[in-house]
Amino acid sequence: MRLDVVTLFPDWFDWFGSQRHVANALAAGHELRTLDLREHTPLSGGQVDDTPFGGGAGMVLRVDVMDAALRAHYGVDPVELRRERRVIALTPGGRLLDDRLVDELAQEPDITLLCGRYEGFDERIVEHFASDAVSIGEYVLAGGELAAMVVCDAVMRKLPGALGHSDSVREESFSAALEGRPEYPHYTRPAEFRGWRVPDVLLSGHHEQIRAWRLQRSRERGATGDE
Ligand code: 6GU
Repeated sequence: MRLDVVTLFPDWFDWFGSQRHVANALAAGHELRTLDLREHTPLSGGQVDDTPFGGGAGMVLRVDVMDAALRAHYGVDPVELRRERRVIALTPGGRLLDDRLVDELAQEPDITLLCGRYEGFDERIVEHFASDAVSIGEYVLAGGELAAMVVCDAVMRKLPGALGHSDSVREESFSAALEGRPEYPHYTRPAEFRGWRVPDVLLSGHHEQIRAWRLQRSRERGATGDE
């Protein structure tokens, strides 16, 4: 997968790219690149945003700046770009990120994430350049960068080779294997600490009983969202 992030803060992603599962995915041939909006702005003084028409607080990312950045990087009209690859605007008003959407994105060969800042994007960016708008929750962040990292983290750990053990992705919280429910509880050594004992079944070595216990605990823990 080739993941590009269009951002005003490309260096934030240096740290992100050094996280182990991300580094593993990169070593396995996947790519995470950043595109600096300020480098491509046609405006003087590195300007990328402007005050909102109609008044109000904050600054809005300009559509001509995003057009120039995407055009410079991909060499095509950004209106065409979204037909070639998934172009996702990160905005609190977008489709809520969940495991289903993460799975969907993990199948894509190419994704571009657009980060807004301040009050967000000129709406024409979302309308004409993006194929999707995605939100990571019902609260407002100061910019899309952290949301982009959340999307990248969730998607990249699903890529082959990102995690040590392929089962850790298959049977985890909200996965189909757990019927979309939260994961069962985990324990490790010591088997007893301050009188708190690990459930006997997990120490029993009976794989079938362990499987049944885990599924039951997962069911007790939670609704699937459809209920
Ligand atoms: Cl994607 N962006 C911003 N700025 N705030 C958010 C968000 C995205 N998702 C939830 N809050």
